[in-house]
Amino acid sequence: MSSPRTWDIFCRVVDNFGDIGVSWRLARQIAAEQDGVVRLWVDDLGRLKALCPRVNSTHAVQRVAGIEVHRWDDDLSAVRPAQVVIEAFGCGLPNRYVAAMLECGRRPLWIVLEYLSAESWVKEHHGLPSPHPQWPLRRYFFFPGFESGTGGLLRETGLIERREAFGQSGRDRFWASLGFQPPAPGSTVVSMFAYDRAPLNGLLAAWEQGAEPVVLAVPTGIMAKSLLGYAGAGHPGVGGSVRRGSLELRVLPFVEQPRYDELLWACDCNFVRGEDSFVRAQWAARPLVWNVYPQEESAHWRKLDAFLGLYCGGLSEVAAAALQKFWRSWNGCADPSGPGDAWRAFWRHRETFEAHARAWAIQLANTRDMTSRLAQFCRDRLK
Ligand code: TRH
Repeated sequence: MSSPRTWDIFCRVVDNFGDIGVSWRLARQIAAEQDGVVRLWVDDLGRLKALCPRVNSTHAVQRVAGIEVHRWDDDLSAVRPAQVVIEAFGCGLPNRYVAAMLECGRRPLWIVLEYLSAESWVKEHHGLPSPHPQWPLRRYFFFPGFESGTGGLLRETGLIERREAFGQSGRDRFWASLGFQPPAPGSTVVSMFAYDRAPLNGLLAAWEQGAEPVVLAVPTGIMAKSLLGYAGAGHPGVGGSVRRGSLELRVLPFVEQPRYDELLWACDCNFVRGEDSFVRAQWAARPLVWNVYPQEESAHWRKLDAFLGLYCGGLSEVAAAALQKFWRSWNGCADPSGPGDAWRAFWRHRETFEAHARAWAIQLANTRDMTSRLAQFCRDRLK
């Protein structure tokens, strides 16, 4: 059987940008690469608009980038369900929609798309049926992941080639397009996307007092409190910058999703968070620092450690220890030496981490991407 033709993706924005970030990326890839007819149902169009400014947040239905985007209202009118229905991150499906699924001659396939984790149990749970307690509907768990036996990672066709073609001229164009000079040769260029509680102040002080020039690029609104505390009245607006000691702080606009990759490619080290930016930083093949999404019962520590366990394989003991120490301190693990010292110890291994990030990205890219694994998974079950 060929790939399913019609797909519905349901997404509720819990907070931030990750739920819609993944759903939007997946929707575009299914449409572009699986020849799918995709409807995306999302409860917060404003959040999608941040990732894709062409979205009109007042339109209940609109076509953008080949996707039929629907505002997901509670009074969702009866629709004919698609062949595959994706429930992103346990957001649930509307009752009326489930009722319509039951009425279909050929029942749609219901996929519960889960969060990304490197934990070993993911392999055991990926693809398992998740029988509906009430209705005879075929429902399955789909877990993204880093290893074979999982659902893989989102990676659109041509991504690696576009990254490789970007080069120095791409970097220069990127900065110019945002109204900035290219960073001076020899400076370390860092992008910053993390949660408010990450210990940014200690790092800012270390960069300011350091011997090497650092250009720090922060999208507007990100860690705003810390940055305001740091720059005070001199806090720059979007497109502005402030210099203190060795540190130049640049405030960028929140760029649309495809341009976020360019920001990652234009930097030497990327601080990322959540799920989607974390994956994109791995495809950027540059040293990265992950701020894991805080969860109840410290589940995020297990996620962090599981990823560190995979990622640090192949690094020398001393480089792995420096990376783990800095990532843990960035995630709030008590570190008496503070994030400044941990950063210096981390960045001492810069060249090692650069080579490692490239090798890691190559290793990941040698496996099938998530969208084609998902399409195959659905084909097999719709036969
Ligand atoms: O925003 P996030 O922290 O999102 C989430 C959610 O909080 C979610 O509830 C949680 O469960 C999940 O993390 C783990 O981080 P994430 O996942 O990296 O999503 C950010 C998206 O925003 C990603 O698609 C990249 C995009 N982005 C841009 O498009 N432009 C930008 O300028 C920036 C900074 C990000």
